[in-house]
Amino acid sequence: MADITHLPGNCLVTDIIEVIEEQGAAIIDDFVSQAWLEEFNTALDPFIEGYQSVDHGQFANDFFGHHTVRLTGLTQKSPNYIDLMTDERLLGVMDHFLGPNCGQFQLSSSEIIQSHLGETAQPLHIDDILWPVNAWAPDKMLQFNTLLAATDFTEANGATHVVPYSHKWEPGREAKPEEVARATMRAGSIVLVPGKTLHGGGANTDGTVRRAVVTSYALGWLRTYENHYLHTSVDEARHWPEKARQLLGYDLYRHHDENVSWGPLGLYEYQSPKVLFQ
Ligand SMILES: O=C(O)CCC(=O)C(=O)O
Ligand SMILES: [Fe+2]
Repeated sequence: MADITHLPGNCLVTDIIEVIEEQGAAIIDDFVSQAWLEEFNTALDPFIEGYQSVDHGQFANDFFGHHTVRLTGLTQKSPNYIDLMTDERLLGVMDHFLGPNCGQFQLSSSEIIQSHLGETAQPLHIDDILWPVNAWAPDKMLQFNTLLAATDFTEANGATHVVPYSHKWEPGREAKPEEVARATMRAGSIVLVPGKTLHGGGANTDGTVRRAVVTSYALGWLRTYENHYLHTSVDEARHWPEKARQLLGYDLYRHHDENVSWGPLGLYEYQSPKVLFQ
């Protein structure tokens, strides 16, 4: 079976970038403190308890799961989530991988994917297939996913399947079983999965709850996976750090290369949304 490289929590951003450039994935052990995680989980628990299962339609049900709780809008559910989405190590990694293809990257989604007994494995996929531009420019990274283990990730409870090195494969190449690794890790650790790396949720066969906190980032000129504006309000955004507001779309998007400039996108009354916070 293939392996994913584990880095220590105090590793440098340059170490993370080096491993992901080469292998297409990395795990950072003990990425958040146990105190942070406990606060996060405690705030989130009532939303899990109140979860009503949703019929996503056949295709989506098979992909989203039949024994999985899926939630979005984490800034509204666990206040300390803002620390995770603005974590300097993650932002440094995104600067490197998404920065070359956009003026500013943004938060694409903030999700809980909590699997329970009986959940089956997802098909292996890349997340960049969300956008048609993936077919037009298959070599350009569009999105970057991170999955924080909010409970231990084990082979039996559905640790994500990840295919190291697949980020450089021809589109459509299928993974052999021995090429697939499992993102087994302690609660508090995180697996980083860029947009072209094959991966998929694992089967939950032992009934231990597997809670993933997904934070994905995308190029600033793409439509985001989750509609942040329906979860947040300008009044709430006022209390957030400026970086969080920018990541959630309360900012103007501009893009300058040496010879060309694109945008602006995301206007508010022909101005930057920043005027709302002055
Ligand atoms: O739950 C997981 O481990 C992975 C989920 C995933 O890849 C997805 O929903 O796109
Ligand atoms: Fe995925």
